[in-house]
Amino acid sequence: MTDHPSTIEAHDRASQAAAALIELTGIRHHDVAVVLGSGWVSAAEALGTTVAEVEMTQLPFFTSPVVAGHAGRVRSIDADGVRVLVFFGRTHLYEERGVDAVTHGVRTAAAAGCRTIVLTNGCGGLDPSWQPGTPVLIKDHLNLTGTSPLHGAHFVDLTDLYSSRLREICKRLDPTLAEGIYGQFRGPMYETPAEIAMLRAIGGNLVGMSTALEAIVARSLGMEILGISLVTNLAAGMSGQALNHEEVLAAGTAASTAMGGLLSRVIRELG
Ligand code: 8IG
Repeated sequence: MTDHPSTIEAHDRASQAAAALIELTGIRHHDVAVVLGSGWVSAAEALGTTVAEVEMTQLPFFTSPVVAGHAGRVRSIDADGVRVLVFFGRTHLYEERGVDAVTHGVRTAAAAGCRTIVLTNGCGGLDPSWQPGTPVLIKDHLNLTGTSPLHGAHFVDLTDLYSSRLREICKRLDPTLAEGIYGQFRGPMYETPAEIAMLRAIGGNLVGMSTALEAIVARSLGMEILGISLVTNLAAGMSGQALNHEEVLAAGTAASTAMGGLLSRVIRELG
């Protein structure tokens, strides 16, 4: 199959960003990429020794994330010999920079050598037993954005998208971990209670504005994917209260130190 011109361009932009990353960090090859979503930022401290850190805007075709809690830096970490590339923050579809901007970090991670990617997010939960601060392994997703991050007639298999092998490793390390189905909406508005009822009816129990499009591109590039959501709020209409971005961040921050411990152990198992 011949790649669509837009795929070649996206690949070329990622190659340029990866080359700049090598230049700025001095690290020729990374093994594992980690994308930290809302509330996950302090999880990074537990991962290992920081080798280098760059501003996303120093790398070609990266734009600084606009959302509070998304710091816009890329850090190279040594986790007992596993070279980890940590993205603090991501570009979201609702920023209206297009699907290539949303997935540029994933493509760059692949170009930098990463064969595994850990996609994290803060999200709403549809299971009332998941209190704010509950981590949930993503088992599968529902892409409700109405768009695709792939270009042209690129038929990518999405079975076992969120690696059962990596989920088993996580569950061995923490048998209390639940699994869920993540529904990605475009945002930036949170859902209506009716939309949450729809998501529940079609099998979703986690809801957010990221991850699914990134996972699709990661799979298209042959990466093994681990997805972990941190439930930071009950989904709309479930708590009797309005959703508030600051509260969402606070719930994430409180839980993210524990999340760092889990991520750190998983990453060492990969090495
Ligand atoms: I954090 O309840 C977080 N992100 N769409 N809905 C959507 N995104 C979210 C939510 C939520 N909580």
